[in-house]
Formats: sequence, structure tokens, C-alpha cells
Amino acid sequence: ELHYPERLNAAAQLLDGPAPERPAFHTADGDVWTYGQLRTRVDRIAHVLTSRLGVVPGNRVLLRGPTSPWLAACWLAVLKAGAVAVTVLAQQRPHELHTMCEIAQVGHALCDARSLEDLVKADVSGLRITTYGDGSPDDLLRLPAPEEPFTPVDTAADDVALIAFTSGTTGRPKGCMHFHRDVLAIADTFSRHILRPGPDDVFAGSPPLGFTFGLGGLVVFPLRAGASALLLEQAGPRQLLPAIAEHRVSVLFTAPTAYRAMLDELDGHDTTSLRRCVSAGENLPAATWRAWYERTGLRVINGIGATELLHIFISAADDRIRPGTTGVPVPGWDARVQDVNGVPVPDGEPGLLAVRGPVGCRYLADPRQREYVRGGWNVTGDTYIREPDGYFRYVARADDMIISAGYNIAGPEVEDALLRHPDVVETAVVGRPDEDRGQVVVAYTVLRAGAPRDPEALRTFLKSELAPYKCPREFVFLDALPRTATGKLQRFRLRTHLPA
Ligand code: 3SK
Repeated sequence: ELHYPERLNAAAQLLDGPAPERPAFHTADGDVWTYGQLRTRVDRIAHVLTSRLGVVPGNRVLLRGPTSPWLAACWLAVLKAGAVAVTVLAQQRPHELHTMCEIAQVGHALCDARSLEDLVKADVSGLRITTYGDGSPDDLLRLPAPEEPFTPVDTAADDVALIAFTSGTTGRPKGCMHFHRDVLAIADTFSRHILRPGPDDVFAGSPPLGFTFGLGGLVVFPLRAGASALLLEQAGPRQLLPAIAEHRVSVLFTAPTAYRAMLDELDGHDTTSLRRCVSAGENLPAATWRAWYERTGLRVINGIGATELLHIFISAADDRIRPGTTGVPVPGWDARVQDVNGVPVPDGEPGLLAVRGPVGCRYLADPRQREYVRGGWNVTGDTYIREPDGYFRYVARADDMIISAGYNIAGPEVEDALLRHPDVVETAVVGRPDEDRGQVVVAYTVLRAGAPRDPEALRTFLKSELAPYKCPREFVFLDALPRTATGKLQRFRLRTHLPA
């Protein structure tokens, strides 16, 4: 069990410790921020926040911009000043920003000058926006501030430190409140036990800092270990591969789609610095795991996390990895599979994943809290099977089960089989309403450039991989699958035939 003191400021904890000359952040163009420089810059921003902008403990401060050391420094400064960081994605549009600011009652925003336009258009009443990065006289980074160290605000361990938004794959966004101790708890559970990082590790990856997957993997975990992170503004597979070689990245965070895309581009790239490859955000098909292992010799660490629970709570490392499963509860976490009434189902049978641990879901003023937290368990909305030896196997999002002619079909199982076909790059398998069968299986598929769009060839291939009732009735070929800003597949768009 984790024990933290009653008074705790997560930012102060993350920043204190490493020698000032040690690297904290690297950028694509070779800039290095040492821990000494990071501390000085964070303290400057905290002084500006409190003495010039009038931010007081508990105020909610929106942070918006592409991934950069400055964005990370702003996040740390907000926490150090006892305020609450409201993290959003650079891609979020005015209407979404307006809603999130309204829900979180945001009064201040620190915004990368390049991401300003949509925030202004969001037209949030009373919002005081301060920009950084354009070098103008009122740039946050040029505003006069005391040069001395900033004394961290004496926050309680269970004061709110951040509000992270999840829209799931549909619906009005929900703001998830997380405490100062939660920030440390994700590092002291998943990172400490699964990644086991040391000060020489270099973290990098694709999730943005506005997504808690990225905030944990690229800021909290490296700093908690006294290690460093490469913060890339552009972090698609094309940028990641050369960056891994150039910066000797050792811990990689990305999603299954990016592992698949990198496999296509791997030739000629040096990945020998990699020690840990983490995949989360959506289910990692066994086919992708095997392909990455065959090409790199690296065993991808799969994980399931949630914005509601801040980071990953089921995973496995090294020899404990079992491809095709997510793993076992991370030390400190407890998980089970239950029915809709909260009664555990026997091992080997599908049911709803329920977890509890050091971080819990706390939606900000949202009645959906009652659906997510039931009887002390966080019910994530995923269908899982617990194997008799305790491994958790993903089946589908709870609402992604396809029921066709009385058969229960898990879309991801069909997807996994399709991904074993050499021409298939990506696929999403959903149910379409059908008068006779209830639903029929439809496979939305992205093929390798130049591959023939031949449903019969795929059907023939699948017949050797799956029971016939699971084989898609229909194939729809797309250039790309519809995804949310955090990269999650929007199955509802496919189910309801909404355009990408
Ligand atoms: O998949 C997610 O939603 C997630 C959220 C937070 C941290 C990690 C992950 C994978």
C-alpha cells in the first residue's frame, strides 16, 4: 500500500532531488533542459501566476499547447502554486473548449501562442488568457517576476491537482479530478513496478500531455525517476523512429496503431536503445505484439488505463507478458470481472471489468459518476475475461459486443484475425442492425497502399482463422478509421455510418 504524508505538493516532489546538471527534458532540435533550469523556469512561472496574474490556490488554470518543455513547466508551476491544472488537447475546437472551461470553471489559461486562435474563439466569459512562446512583451515568459525560488504551496495530499477531460468516444466531456497524491501514485505503481526506470532512461512517445497517458509517460514517470524525456511536438511514427535513434530513447509510449505504422517504416532505423515499449490507449492485438517482437526482439508492455484512473492499472512486464492479454493488476491495484449487478463472474467468462486502487474516478459535477463507481469499484466500460491464473484478457468495450443470430461476437477478436492478413493495416469490426439476425458483422478495413480491395480474398483468409459465424458479412474499405483526438477508435461512427 502507498503512504503519503498528509501535506504534499506533487510538483515539488517531482522536481526536488536530481542534481541540477542532470537532463530533464530534450527537444527535437537538440535543446536540453537540465533539472536546474527546469526548477528555475517552473519557479518563475509560479511567481508570475501568483504575483502578477492573481492566481490563488484552488483556481483552475487551463493549459493548452503542443507538447513542449514549456507546457510541462507550466503544468508543474500550476501545481506548485496550489492551483488546479486543466489539461486539454491542442486539437480541441472552440465549442469543446467552451464546454470544458464551463464544466471546470476555468478562470485563467496559459496557452502556447500558436494554439491561441481557437481558445479566443471559444469565447469563455471572464477567462484571462496568457500566452507563451511568441516573445512579445506580454509573453508569460517575459513578464517580470522575482528571481528567487518559489516556495511550493502547502497543499494537502488530497487537494485537487488536475482536471483531465474524457469524452470517451462519444458524449459530453467529463472532467476527472485527481489529487496531488494520485500524481505520485501512478508513478509509484505502474512506472515503478512495470517500467522500473532509472536516472539514465530517456522517455519518449506520441500521446500529448493533454492526455493523461502522455502526461504520465512523458512528465510524471521520468521526473519521479530522476530520468529525462524527449518532448516532441510532432510525434507520429515518422518522427518517432529517427528520434529514438538520435536521442537514444529507452522507454517508448505509444498506441497499437503507431506500432503497426512503425513496423512499415522500421528498415534502416536503429531501435537498439529501446528497453521498454508501452502500448495502451486501445487493445493491442496479439498479431501486432508478435510482429514487433519478431522485428525488434522487444516485448511490448501492454496496458489498460483510463483518464478516470489517471493511468495504467493492468499490465505486465518481461517474462510475465502474455501476448493477447493485457496482463495482471499492477501492484497496488485490484481487478475483477463482474456482471451488471456487481456480482463477480466465474473465471473464463466475459463480464465487466471493475478495478480499485490508489486512484479513483471523481467526475466533476456529473451524474455519470454513479455509473462508473459502483459499490466501491470503478467499472471501466470494458468487457474482459479473467483467466484462471489471474491474467486479464480484453474482449471488447462493453457496448462493442456484436450479437448476431444468437452468437456473441467480440469485434476485437475478428480484428485480430484480420490483422494477420498481410494486406491489412487497420480494421474495426462492428455490428450493423439487421432484421433477420439482430446484427451482422461488418469489417471496416484499411489496406496497404496498392493492395486489391477484394472482400472474397479476406473472407477466404478468415475462414481458416475463425469460426464461420464470426466472419464479416460485409467489408467496407476506408483510407483511415475515424478516431478521437487521443487516437481512440470511434466505433459509434462506424456503427451509425457517420462520416470519418
Ligand atoms: O486509454 C486510456 O484512456 C488511458 C488513459 C490514461 C492513461 C493511460 C491510458 C492508456
